[in-house]
Amino acid sequence: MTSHPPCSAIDYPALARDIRQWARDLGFQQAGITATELDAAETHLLRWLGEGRHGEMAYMERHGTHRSRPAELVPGTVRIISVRMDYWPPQARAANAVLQDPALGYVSRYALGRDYHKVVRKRLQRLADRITAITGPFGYRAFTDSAPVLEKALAEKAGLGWIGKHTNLINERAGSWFFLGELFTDLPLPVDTPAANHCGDCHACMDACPTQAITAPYQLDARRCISYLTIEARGSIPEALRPAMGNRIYGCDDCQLVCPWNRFSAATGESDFQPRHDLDSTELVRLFQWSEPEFERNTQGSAIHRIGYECWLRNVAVALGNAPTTPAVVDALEKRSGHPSALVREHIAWALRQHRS
Ligand code: B12
Ligand code: SF4
Ligand code: SF4
Repeated sequence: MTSHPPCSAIDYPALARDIRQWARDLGFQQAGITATELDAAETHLLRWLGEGRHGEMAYMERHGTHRSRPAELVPGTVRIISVRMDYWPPQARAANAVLQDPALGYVSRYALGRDYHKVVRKRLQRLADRITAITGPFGYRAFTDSAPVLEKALAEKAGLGWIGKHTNLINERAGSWFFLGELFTDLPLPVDTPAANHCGDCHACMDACPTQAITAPYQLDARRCISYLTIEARGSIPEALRPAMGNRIYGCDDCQLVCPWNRFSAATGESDFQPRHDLDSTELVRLFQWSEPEFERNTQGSAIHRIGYECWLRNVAVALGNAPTTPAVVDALEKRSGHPSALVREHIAWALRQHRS
């Protein structure tokens, strides 16, 4: 990390106040500051990995303790500035309406617009630039999602919200429809008070999960989570879980849709997070007919692009297997039953069996 002026030359409490305001000016809804200790979260992470609950997500175990010890990941780090940015797209067709129409494909709310990684990272860079204007060069690294960082645990400690029983971070005034990002820094800023947990006796998310992926409060078996099955898993989706996936073709929002704290959530004002290419209300049959160039075109700049065309067809095939039997559905599946990918063919064969049994 780069050096900065002697500590005594900087008014850190004033700088922390400015950082919170600059973050809001840059489109984040909130920023908080925390130190680097994550002892309890590290224990939970290691147990989760030990039980194999991360499934195929090898990147979750690749970096040893870097994930739970920020100063090992970025030497010199003493504070984390944690930020959150709302993503609920108000123009999108209502989530429950799409989930209840089995002819449509449900894409989780966070992925309807442009990929958030670039949006959040750019704003974090601008936040760092504003800090630099006051402190001179200082040590920092900006992260969102892609790096080995325990983002929710850091955000909880920084006062942005609490980790709910569904394992997402919830803010008392804003629900959970937001992304997280961080600036790791060597500035000894004053820290915020961690947020208190307000789940109480509620277990709505655990009851609502279609695949019982929340095996106990605050514990998620990713291998059962529809988000993992549709986004992270690259192979065959376990047959036992396919019927419960319904029409969810990319990610899943059910545990957040039922969370009472999302009554207080705010819609995003970011144009980048508004739905593109009618992804909020397209018929499954139509999505299954997309050619590979169409898939490339329609998912360019979107998080969906990362799963690739083969997994896209796999996911849509499962949803078509769960759709009501109509000539259009059966015809769409049959037309692709000779697809060159064995993975796609296997999911189509399963889907066709659902309509013939
Ligand atoms: C791996 C991952 C996934 C995996 C696993 C999810 C998970 N819960 O771990 C899968 C693919 C399933 C996934 C799904 C989703 N993800 Co995700 N994911 C991540 C990632 C990369 C790492 C999360 C992680 O560290 N997991 C490790 C395990 C151990 O953590 P954990 O389950 O949260 O457990 C914590 C607590 O519950 C607690 N704990 C664990 N066990 C126990 C036991 C007891 C007794 C107690 C008290 C506590 C406790 O300690 C743990 C550590 O803090 C982060 C980005 C990042 N770098 O942090 C995004 C991130 C968590 N994902 C995000 C999002 C948006 C989603 C989805 C909503 C997307 C979607 N709509 O499909 C879903 C939500 C599913 C869900 N219910 O969690 C956002 C969450 C924002 C928020 N408001 O919280 C993040 C932060 C990305 C970002 N930068 O915005 N994700
Ligand atoms: S995202 Fe869906 S499958 Fe995963 S825990 Fe939440 S409700 Fe269950
Ligand atoms: S649904 Fe209830 S238990 Fe689940 S995270 Fe929300 S408040 Fe907590």
